Amino acid sequence: MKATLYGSRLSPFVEKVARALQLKRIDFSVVDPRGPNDLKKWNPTTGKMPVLDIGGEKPFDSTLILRRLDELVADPPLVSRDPEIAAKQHFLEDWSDESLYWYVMALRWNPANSKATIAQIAEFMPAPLRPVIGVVLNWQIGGQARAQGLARLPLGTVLDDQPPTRAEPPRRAGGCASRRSAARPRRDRRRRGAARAPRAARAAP
Ligand SMILES: N[C@@H](CCC(=O)N[C@@H](CS)C(=O)NCC(=O)O)C(=O)O
Repeated sequence: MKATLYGSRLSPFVEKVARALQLKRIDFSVVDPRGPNDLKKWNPTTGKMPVLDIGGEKPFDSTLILRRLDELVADPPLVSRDPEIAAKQHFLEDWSDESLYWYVMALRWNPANSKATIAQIAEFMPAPLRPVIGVVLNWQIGGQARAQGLARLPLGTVLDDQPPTRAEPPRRAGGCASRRSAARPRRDRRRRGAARAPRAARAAP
């Protein structure tokens, strides 16, 4: 079985599908968008990537694509065969899609990183579009990240809010602090003023 994945692997949703294909050992190639019209052309329903072309079908939306992949190629399964565990895994998937995505956006569209982000995206665009692409992307996509709220925080604050990695031993904050509170001080999330943007409001890798 061979598949074509439409979308840029800069998008976490496209990357999610790419990794599912790899896990299932399905051979695939990636077609990067060359301009904003490509998304509408590939996916007239939502105008978003990823879209997968597999066996003549063209499922879109990373979550729906993964469900379809599990039906088409059962082994290895992407979620447990135990429905109770699978339900929890679907919750986690949704949390990750809906919450972690905005951390990616906040890091990419922070003033410290936005130039590099624009350069990465512009690489796939035709040369005549490149001079304007930065302004448009920063306004349209960066604007969404700022509207969601996390991207309004100083970069250091966003980084400090990440869960600790394995390489970082949890910091001790006094004898009676729990492992979690020592490693990642709880923050009053309301202070961010970050209303969650609806799915439809997203525009970007
Ligand atoms: N729920 C969708 C989200 C897809 C999504 O938001 N894709 C973004 C890229 S990260 C996109 O295509 N944005 C372009 C647009 O909205 O015009 C999924 O899981 O596939």
